[in-house]
Amino acid sequence: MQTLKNKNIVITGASSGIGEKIAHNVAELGARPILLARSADKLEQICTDINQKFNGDSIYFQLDVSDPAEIKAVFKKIYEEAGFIDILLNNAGFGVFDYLNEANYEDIEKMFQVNVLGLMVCTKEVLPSMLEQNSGHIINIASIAGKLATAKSSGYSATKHAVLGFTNSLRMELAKTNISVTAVNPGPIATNFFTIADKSGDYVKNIKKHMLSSDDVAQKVTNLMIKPKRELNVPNWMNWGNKLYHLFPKTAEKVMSKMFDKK
Ligand code: 8X3
Repeated sequence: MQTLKNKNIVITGASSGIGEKIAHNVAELGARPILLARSADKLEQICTDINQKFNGDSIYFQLDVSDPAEIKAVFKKIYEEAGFIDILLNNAGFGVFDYLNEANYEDIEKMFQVNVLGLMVCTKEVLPSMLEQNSGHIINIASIAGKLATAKSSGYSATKHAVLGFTNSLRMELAKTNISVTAVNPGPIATNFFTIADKSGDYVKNIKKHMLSSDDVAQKVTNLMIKPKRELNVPNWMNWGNKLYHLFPKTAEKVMSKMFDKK
């Protein structure tokens, strides 16, 4: 167990969804959220709100995580301003649900730039300092789609499988250090993610009763910062589906793909 008091916590994708909620949670616990996202206007508003509510010293920087040069420049500024990053929450990410046959290459490329490469570059930016101090925590928001692929999300699932592969390898690379590495694999969360991901609205309609609340997931991720774990799967039953799939892939693809074919 560790306190978040005075911890510098960098959050990518902090302008909405669980990123924004986690920023509020950690500020309430005395941490200093450092907010990153493309929209400076939204970040400024969130920052002002957090600082007023919790008498905090939260700061923000505009960042498009699909641009590696911009990532480097922003992290340089963060280190100049904050000195040390205690926790990096790689939360920025988006999906476009399409059958490969109908998908735009540009959407797939952008998903890889943001969900995978951007996340890797941000991580690479914090590692030297974390290694030097021999402390820190890197949390990557992956997805249940990184474990259990479903139809109509070949591009998105591929990015999330990549995030999980990267996260698991990094954890092993850092096993002899005090740096924790966590993967978070949520199922569908009620946020504006689906405005882009599910343009037809069919998926949201089909899985309404399984939709997770963003407050709930944000709270679980906040708890992880206090007590690091290697992996968080929400809801856990979806991870059981994943386990069954890997034990009996052939049967599972026949039986379960019907169950999970909701997009
Ligand atoms: C999104 C998860 O279940 O909506 O990361 O495809 S799901």
